[in-house]
Amino acid sequence: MEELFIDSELADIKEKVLAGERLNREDGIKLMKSNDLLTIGYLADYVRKRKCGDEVYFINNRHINHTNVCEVQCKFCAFGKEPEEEDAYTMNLKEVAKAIDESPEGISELHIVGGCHHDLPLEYFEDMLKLAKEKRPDTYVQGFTAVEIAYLAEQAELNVKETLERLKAAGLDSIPGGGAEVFSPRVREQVCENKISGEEWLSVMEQAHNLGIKTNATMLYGHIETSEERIDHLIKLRELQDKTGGFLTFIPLAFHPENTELDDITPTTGYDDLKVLAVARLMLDNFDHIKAFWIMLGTKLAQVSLGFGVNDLDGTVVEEKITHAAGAETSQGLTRTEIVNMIKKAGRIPVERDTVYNRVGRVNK
Ligand code: V47
Repeated sequence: MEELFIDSELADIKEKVLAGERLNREDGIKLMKSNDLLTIGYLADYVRKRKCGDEVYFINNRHINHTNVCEVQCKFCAFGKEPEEEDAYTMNLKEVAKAIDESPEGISELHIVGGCHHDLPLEYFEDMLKLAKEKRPDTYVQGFTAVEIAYLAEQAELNVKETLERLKAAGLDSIPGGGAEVFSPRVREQVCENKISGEEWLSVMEQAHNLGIKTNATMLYGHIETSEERIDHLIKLRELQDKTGGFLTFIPLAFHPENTELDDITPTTGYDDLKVLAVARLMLDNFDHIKAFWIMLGTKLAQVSLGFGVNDLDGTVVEEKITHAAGAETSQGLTRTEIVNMIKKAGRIPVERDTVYNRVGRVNK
């Protein structure tokens, strides 16, 4: 493989990757700053193949965003609204029930995320979970980011553990990876000063893992963060994963600037999108899955990312509001057939999964 290398700076890293050695902070920064995308991709693809083989997971899911009212008001977010804004909305439980009823048959996951809204008590979330389980007993609920959970705990005057226990008892199966953004205090101060700290986000996840609730992890990239801050973020996730093993998958989220307070920032490029996915595969040696969220990447780049360390594609989705509020031009959902086709045309094997990566079936045609 030596002759394939263009950037000799990456030669040491290649040796480590081939030997299955863990990469350190300096390695990560070097990769993140390198423009030798093909080498990085080649290494990530090598690791993906060694670890996951040629199967690519996808999920038949539906996203529901029950409210866009949010007190946190992050500068990068076009979705969150003040309660008095004209386009603010909050679904009552009847409306949530309707959205669940209208979800396609055969979905294995309801992915429920919303803003931090002071009028919604813990009981609203418990009732929503019970309703979801009543209507779709075979469907996993992956719901409420660590930020929402910390907020709910504060509102209910409970600690995070008690709040998680209540939600779990009502039917919460898993927690999505949102709200992580970039853990760096410098970044958070500038783009989401009202949000819980990175340490608090990690603590909610650790407590969830300790209760047997598996979670995802994300990183919002492409705004004001540096390469160093990206790598520090990944290393913090890796450290927690070493401790708990509770993370299912890592999903980098490409910043969309439209209608946000950061609209002077140019959108991420395909080059950066692929690099972040590939470097994540190389740094997160204890994560089984690296997921491409096609809603943010576009279907074509998401498909190409299957050659850059990715083994997981999200999902049928049905309706997405957070990225579309910020200018995403992708469609609202994909059919199962379209996802299967994307994977097969990349020469890989589609495997439908549920939230916790049980196989729903292997698609042969
Ligand atoms: O927490 C907000 C991000 C997240 C913007 O766990 C933005 O499987 C881009 O976390 N441009 C919510 N991103 C979505 C999320 C998610 C999505 C898909 C799968 C999973 C999973 C999780 O979206 C927020 C924030 O980090 N976000 N605004 C924006 N303008």
